[in-house]
Amino acid sequence: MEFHSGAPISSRRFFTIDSRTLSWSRNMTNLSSVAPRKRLVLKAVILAGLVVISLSSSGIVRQVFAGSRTSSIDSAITWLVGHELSDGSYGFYSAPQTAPAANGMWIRSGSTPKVQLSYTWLSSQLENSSTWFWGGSNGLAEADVPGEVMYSLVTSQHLGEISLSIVGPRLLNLQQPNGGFLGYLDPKLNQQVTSSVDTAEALRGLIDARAMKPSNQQSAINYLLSLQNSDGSFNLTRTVASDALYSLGPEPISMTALVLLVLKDASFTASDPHVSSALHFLSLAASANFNGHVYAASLATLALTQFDRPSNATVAVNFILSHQNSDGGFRDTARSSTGSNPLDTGWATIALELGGLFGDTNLDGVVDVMDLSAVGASYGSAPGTSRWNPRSDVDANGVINIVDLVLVANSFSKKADSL
Ligand SMILES: [Ca+2]
Ligand SMILES: [Ca+2]
Repeated sequence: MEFHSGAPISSRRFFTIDSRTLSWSRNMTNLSSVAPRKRLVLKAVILAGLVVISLSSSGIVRQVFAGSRTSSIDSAITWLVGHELSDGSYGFYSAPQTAPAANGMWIRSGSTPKVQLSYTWLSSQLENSSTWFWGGSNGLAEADVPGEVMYSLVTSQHLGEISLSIVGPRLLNLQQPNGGFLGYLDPKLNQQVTSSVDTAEALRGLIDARAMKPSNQQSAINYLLSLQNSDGSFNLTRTVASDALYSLGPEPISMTALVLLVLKDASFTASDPHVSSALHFLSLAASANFNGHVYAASLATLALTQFDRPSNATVAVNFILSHQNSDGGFRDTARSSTGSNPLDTGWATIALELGGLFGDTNLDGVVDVMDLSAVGASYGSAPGTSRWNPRSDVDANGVINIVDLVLVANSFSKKADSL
């Protein structure tokens, strides 16, 4: 989405102007394929307790974060709650801002009335075919925003509030023959083209909603990979490296993190050359303080956690913490507006809630029996099979085994701010 095409004029001004070996009984290793669910969960819990005790006594429990993270999250949540409008939205250019804001609040407190209000509003925006991001009056549909909104609905367990059979195909309809999704309005070509940001955001929603055929997914992934540079970063389009006006990916770090998040959902491993190269780019970006970009640091935090890079994730989280405004909100230096805004505050809040929380397979901000159960249910499965869940592959090595269970146990009963 870019503000100079489909967004209301007032919202354009908002952003555009300034702009990753324990011994194990055979019964346990084979439990996932044959055991009833309750038995599985019980075994997983018992195992988790043993692993936690073992790791604690051996002194190898990760100590990832310390400090005032809880108060930082709380003040960010307070900002988000206080700025929600009566209809559940966040004002101009609202959908892409409301999606992370609602997710950030949901992770902390679940579906409170205010969170539900935002998701009801977001659902109505997706359902309405005349919403501006579907083309509205100018016919310029942009896949990044509905993709981001759909992802927020899926990850917060609100997907049931939309007619996926209608919205899914509507978003898929924006996929082009080259595999990419529309649409960035290329100022030189004066026409809409596919972009990494539109494609990555659409893929995040469609893959997690299981609303995309493997062939469509593969062509979109191939398109994304074609935009990777030798330094591991990703371009916006084939001819445009980046555009500060493109709010969901205004510079290379956030675009690279976005693509990495998609590649994890598409079951790429940390050792895949495309992934390792991109992770290296993010590592250098972390060393360079993300060029001052808190939105980029937020997405990078999530990507570094998904690919099990604890030390880099720590750097990213600390960067975010150091860039919180006195009112509790956040603002990336790429934005034209002064002061905190819901988009950057929403994504920074999500990053603070999930960053470094290895083993949180369902991204609800806590590692508990649900996550142990998820890893147990996928235990021993192979990528592409029905039991496979890329998020259960905590260390992103293409195998779901004891190591992944240990990582979950390592964080058991924790939230990111209690690490
Ligand atoms: Ca969880
Ligand atoms: Ca693994």
